Amino acid sequence: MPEPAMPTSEARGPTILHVDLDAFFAAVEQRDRPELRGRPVIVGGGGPNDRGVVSAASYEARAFGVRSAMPLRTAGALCRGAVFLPVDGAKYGRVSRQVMAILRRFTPRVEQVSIDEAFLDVAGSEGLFGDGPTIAAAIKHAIRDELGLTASVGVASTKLVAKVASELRKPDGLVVVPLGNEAAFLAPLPIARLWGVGPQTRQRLTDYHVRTIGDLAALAPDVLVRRLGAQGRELTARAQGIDTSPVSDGQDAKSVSHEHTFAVDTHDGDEIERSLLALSEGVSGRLRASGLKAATITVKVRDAAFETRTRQRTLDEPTDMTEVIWRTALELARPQTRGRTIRLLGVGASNFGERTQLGLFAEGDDRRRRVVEAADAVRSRFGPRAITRARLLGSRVAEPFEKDPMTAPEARRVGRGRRQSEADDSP
Ligand code: DCP
Ligand code: MG
Repeated sequence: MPEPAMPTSEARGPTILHVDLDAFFAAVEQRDRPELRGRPVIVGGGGPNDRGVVSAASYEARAFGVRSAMPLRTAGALCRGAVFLPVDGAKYGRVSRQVMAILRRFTPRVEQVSIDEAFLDVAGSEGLFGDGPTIAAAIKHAIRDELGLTASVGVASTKLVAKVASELRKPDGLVVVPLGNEAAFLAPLPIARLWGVGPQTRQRLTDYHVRTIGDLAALAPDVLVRRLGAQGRELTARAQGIDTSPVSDGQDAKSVSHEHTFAVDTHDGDEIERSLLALSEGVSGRLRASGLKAATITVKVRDAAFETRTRQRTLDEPTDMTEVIWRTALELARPQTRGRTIRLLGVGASNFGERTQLGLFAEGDDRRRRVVEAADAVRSRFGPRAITRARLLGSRVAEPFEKDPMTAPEARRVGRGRRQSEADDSP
């Protein structure tokens, strides 16, 4: 007699979670200074007369139209009562590690994609912790209880849809897209919500009156291919919520890289150095978080004319240290940036060497202690404000942390985040 059919894994609910903290830098400051709760708080640089940009705005400040990457002066004009605070990168890094540690309690399959954002695949954790939506609620609860912060979570069958879902009801959102409902869920949303749809793509589609993701999904695929080339085919799939990229826990990544597109093209040497530092900090942080050291450092420089050059160097010894990566990146970038107006910078690390021990013991190891000691030494010499590394450069403006672009192999499989739409957009 035939066995009764077992339910296939497809028959279960969605298992991919996208977790993103709400107004991360600003929320950490409001948590630590209760007098700021309920008030508009803007994190970034030295105040409303500074020439830097907004890193994070509390939801109270967003009500006035203040957004990330907006010049601080514009933010100051929009929201006169706002409290301006400098970027305390060391503190946000610490809180970020605490968040990621909470996520790893639910599954080892955690792919951190920026300082406050990660994908999880909880297939396999359901027996222990419940289904995807239950785990999402437990994660929100733990982050609120233990860290005093709120996160928004999207639960879906693909990374693409989970990310769109987490953004939909911010702050403190929880949006679940049941299996099979991906295309219907995306259909009414504006196309800007979809990865890889930037201003240029929108421009090319204006003739077709494409406003929503559903409009895009309904276009004949050959129309999209004609207008957008190979990207058109991928876009049709994405508009239907199709995305086969797995959650990568970094174990099989071949490189880690971060990029930044300047809000305004720049030839300011200081700004270029600071950006390379922020990018190196992001890359080294991800190496350390994955217990990896890299021997090859790459920089990517795109100028105002969209000409892109990359240079790389292999070090004698693999490293995960910010200083080493930054100094190498500076030397590699210098000849490429001198006398040019720069649009985009990237720093990458590849050619992974030894894997350091991860887990409980990482807190106590030598390297970590040295880093903490070094930070303390800086603090005692230059004062508590010196803990953001950018200040070591003698700059008044601490360059904000960049929204981390995805690691190259991840990016190839996944498409790209909303702030990295440029590459998808370029011809
Ligand atoms: N960040 C930055 N510069 C940017 C974007 C972000 O320095 N251009 C920093 C500050 C943010 C953090 O990264 O707090 C996380 O970025 P998010 O895009 O997730 O933005 P928030 O967490 O601030 O807000 P949201 O509630 O929209 O997620
Ligand atoms: Mg966030």
